[in-house]
Amino acid sequence: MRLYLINPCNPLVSMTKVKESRWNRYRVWKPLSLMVLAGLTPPEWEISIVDENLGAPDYPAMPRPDVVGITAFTSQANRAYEVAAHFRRLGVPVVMGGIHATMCVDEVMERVDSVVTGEAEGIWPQVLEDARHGCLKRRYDAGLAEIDKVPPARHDLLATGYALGAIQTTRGCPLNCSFCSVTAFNGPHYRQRPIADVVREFQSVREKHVLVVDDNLIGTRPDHIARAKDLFRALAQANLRKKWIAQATINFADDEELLALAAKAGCRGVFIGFESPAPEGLRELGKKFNLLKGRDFRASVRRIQRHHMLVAGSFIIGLDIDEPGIGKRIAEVARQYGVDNLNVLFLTPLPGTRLWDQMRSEGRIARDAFPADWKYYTLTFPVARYKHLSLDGIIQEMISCNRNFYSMAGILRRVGSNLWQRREPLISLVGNFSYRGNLRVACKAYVDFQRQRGNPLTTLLEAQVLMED
Ligand code: B12
Ligand code: SF4
Repeated sequence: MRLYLINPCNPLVSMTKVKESRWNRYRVWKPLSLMVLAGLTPPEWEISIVDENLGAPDYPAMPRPDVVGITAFTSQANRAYEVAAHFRRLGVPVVMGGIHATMCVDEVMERVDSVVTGEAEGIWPQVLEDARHGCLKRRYDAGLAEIDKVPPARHDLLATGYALGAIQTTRGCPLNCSFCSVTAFNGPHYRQRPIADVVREFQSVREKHVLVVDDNLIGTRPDHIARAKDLFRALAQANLRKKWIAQATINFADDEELLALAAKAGCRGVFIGFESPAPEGLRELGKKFNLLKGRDFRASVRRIQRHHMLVAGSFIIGLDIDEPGIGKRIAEVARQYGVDNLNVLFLTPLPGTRLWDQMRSEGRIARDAFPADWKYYTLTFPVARYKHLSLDGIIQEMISCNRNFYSMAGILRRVGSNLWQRREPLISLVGNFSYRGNLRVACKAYVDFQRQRGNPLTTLLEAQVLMED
């Protein structure tokens, strides 16, 4: 029995266009969901994982599979439907799962043979068994997995050529920020995989550099932190010789022992969601956690960096409190905090989030020709109606923010300080130039995005975009 597991591309996502910038190789990450599914698949199945982000294959030239499984974030849904249609025309049953299938079940059901909602662990072998007997159900509800029964992902299956491997050690988040799908999808309970399972799986990752995909590797409570310390001790003791990056909340900075252990275990950088430079913004997004204890963000960032770890900061533009000038303001604040990289995204109502419910009820979802418009739900296009910013206006803010932070002088200053403080100067250099390179690609995408709406850009914006050429 032959099984294809497919990760569809989104041709609009600049970060996955490997050929447009060689720096992008460092931003194409392995589709861990499919590696996990492969780990759940009984041995009688011959599995091929297809990651279209490395280039879509010539499907007609490939051997006919018996079943196709497709994963998709919302932004990949359109391409997922194209791939599904191709295989269904051949009479091959197509099963789709993942976050979009879970949040938009009815839409997906119209386009595939079977939909799996939730985390696949409890149900996937049954789905394959049903497929083998030609009695696939239209819908399977998998719910949440028992975290200590998650088998290791198949790290041996994907082509080489990725800069980073991927692994997951926890699922779920109690914080339920308004814009984020994680609490709705993985639940509010922070579930931790047994440390021995994680260490064993880490050993099977082929790449030297690894992305730990957890939404918050260290959690929020003292018992979470204690577990994170145990995990780091175990990783250090296993002497894996891997360098890894992860996502964490800002409380990562509050515990010197935690920082020292993380660095010793191979952590070289953390991605932290600062989200808004203003306390009212954090309240608006429900990210009150960032407000606790009258936090000094600059000091927190410095504490992490002193352990030779990079800090990438993420902010969102387009909040109800954001007014013209917010782009420059974010760049300034990111500089003040001293982050090594800045990642700014448009506030985007993703299906299943609190923000989606709110914006939909207020009639503020501007790009709503679904499913076609899902391709814009990459957080790199403004898809909503923003309170104080027009569409052109918010694009301008984004460009000015990135041009400001990623000016050549800014990059040289940051990389110089990374070099001086022995904090991964090479990764910092690659990261900074990768973002700078993407700005040019993004500008071209904005022009197409607005033209396509029958909205040629204003002269000012057109001029700004041209400056990026
Ligand atoms: C790693 C990651 C990335 C990596 C992607 C790596 C990759 N190719 O998979 C990178 C950094 C590239 C990335 C990019 C983006 N991401 Co992202 N990302 C994640 C993150 C943190 C972890 C994903 C992961 O690997 N999880 C571990 C695996 C094991 O879990 P899983 O994917 O959910 O798979 C399970 C189930 O979903 C199900 N399942 C999944 N697929 C299938 C298929 C079948 C057939 C079946 C039966 C079951 C099934 O079973 C799996 C095992 O339980 C999630 C948050 C999260 N907790 O999921 C956000 C998340 C998926 N990302 C999100 C977003 C918005 C994006 C971006 C659009 C924007 C951005 N800039 O971040 C881009 C889009 C990229 C694109 N191609 O269009 C949102 C998606 C929401 C949505 N509705 O789509 C999430 C949920 C975060 C959030 N804050 O809401 N992301
Ligand atoms: S943004 Fe981070 S902290 Fe907020 S709900 Fe999502 S995963 Fe949790």
